[in-house]
Amino acid sequence: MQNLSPPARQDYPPVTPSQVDQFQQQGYLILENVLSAAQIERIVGRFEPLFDTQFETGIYPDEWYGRPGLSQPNATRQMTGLWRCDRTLASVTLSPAIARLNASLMGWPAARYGFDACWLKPPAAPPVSFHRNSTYVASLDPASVVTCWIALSHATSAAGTLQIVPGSHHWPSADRIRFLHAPREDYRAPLWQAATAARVDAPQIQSIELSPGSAICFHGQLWHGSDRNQTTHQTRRSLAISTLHPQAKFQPHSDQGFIFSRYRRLETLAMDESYFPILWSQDGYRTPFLADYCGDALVP
Ligand SMILES: O=C(O)CCC(=O)C(=O)O
Repeated sequence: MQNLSPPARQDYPPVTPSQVDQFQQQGYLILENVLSAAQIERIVGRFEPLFDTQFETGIYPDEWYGRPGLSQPNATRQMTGLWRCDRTLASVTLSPAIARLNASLMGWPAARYGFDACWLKPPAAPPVSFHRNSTYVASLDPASVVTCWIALSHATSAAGTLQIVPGSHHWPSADRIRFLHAPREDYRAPLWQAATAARVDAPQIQSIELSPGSAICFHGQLWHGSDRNQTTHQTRRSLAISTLHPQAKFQPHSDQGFIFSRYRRLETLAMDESYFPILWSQDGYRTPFLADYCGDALVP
């Protein structure tokens, strides 16, 4: 792979109060050079085996769309639950640096793993419907999540980069989990409905153009989606790492379980650290088994 981006910052300074303010007000924050070209190359090299059903740990992912030979060639490939399938990917998606970044923006003292996913949009890949990630954690209490979405290729408007509506995390929330891939209707239709309900006349969609290795962290209530990849030769790739409040537990009754309900124990509402480990804490705690499971790719 060519040298796609400058070397990543390896010191990962804490976020500043003004970055936290911008995140709280606008619902997102952009950070340059979170991953280096070498780190991106290692990550991207793991995708082909995964989508070819070769899981390094032998464990299948939680969610999987786009199968070579079965799906449309232009289908978006998305896989969720990467860390349990592949320890190279785990060394990035469980990294304390990303967890600290996500938690600090939310004002949390620690960070629990929520979900991790890759999104690979080949040329002509269809749009991804507008949605809020908080709907995916509706069975949890608190139902709060924050996502660090890292570009692994040039994330341009033409290639169908992430689109957001700044400030939309303040809108009232009544939406539910929806299927996101290749919608038949306008992929922005859920956004228009939410804007009407929030009495917002003309929501401003912003395309987030990022160089490889740069990232956007966004609030779980922020409306986002992505348009068709209009290029003929560029696959748009990204890695999305979503973090929960450290005290998150299951709600006693919820029909919004999605991935989470399969990991719910019957005798307790607590989230099991085997599946939802604590990745970073101000007091230094990190779920102990992670030390043997994978390294930390973001430590030089
Ligand atoms: O990468 C995309 O196109 C969509 C990503 C997304 O919806 C997410 O990470 O929550």
